[in-house]
Amino acid sequence: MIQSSLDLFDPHPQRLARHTLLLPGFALPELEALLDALRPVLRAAPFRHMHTPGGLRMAVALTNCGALGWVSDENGYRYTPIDPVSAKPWPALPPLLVDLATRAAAQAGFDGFVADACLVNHYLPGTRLSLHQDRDEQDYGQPIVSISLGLPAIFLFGGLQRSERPRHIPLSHGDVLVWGGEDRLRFHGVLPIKPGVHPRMGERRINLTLRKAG
Ligand code: MD3
Ligand code: FE
Repeated sequence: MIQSSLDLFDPHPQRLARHTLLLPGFALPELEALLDALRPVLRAAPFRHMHTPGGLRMAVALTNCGALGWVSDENGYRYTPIDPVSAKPWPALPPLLVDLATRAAAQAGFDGFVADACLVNHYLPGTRLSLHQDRDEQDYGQPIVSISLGLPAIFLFGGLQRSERPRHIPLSHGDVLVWGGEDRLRFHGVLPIKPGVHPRMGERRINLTLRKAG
């Protein structure tokens, strides 16, 4: 019947693990407003390639908005209130993003999540993000909300030990992922982005992660 085929376009949330929820297409209704909010952020704080403490140039280009921004250099990984490139505070976190993250987190059972930092990652075809944990935030009790835009990606969803073989999770334009609780410190990464052109976003993938860093 017609109703059931229409349901294919309104996919259900998928629980990937006990405290990890994939919300397919959750950002799509607000996509243009989200891009409008992102434009001045990227103008004030353009994407840049940071270096690992070991001196390696990261394949992913990144920037931040919010009270705190994640940086990596020869001195290590940390959150800072000042953008080292502009020597000014990071651009403000657009309220639309904070609100979207609060609503997504609530769907996953994390009530009252208020992000103070948004790390924005930029991937070209071929760019990958190797397996890592996010451990630079103050309170691991706070969830992280991720918004995927543009070219699709295969997300690597690992375990609490690096040695655990990660699951491969496809992420599409507009998908939102929430993880917290016992899943907060899982190893994760992104396989090399396949060549392609996204009709709205062009030849790139952008991922926003909303965090309570401080
Ligand atoms: C599930 N970003 O910025 S976001 C990062 O797509 C980062 O750019 C990736 O890892 C990206 O630190 C992945 C989705 C994600 C991130 C971490 C997780 C999902 C997660 C940790 C545990 C479980
Ligand atoms: Fe991460």
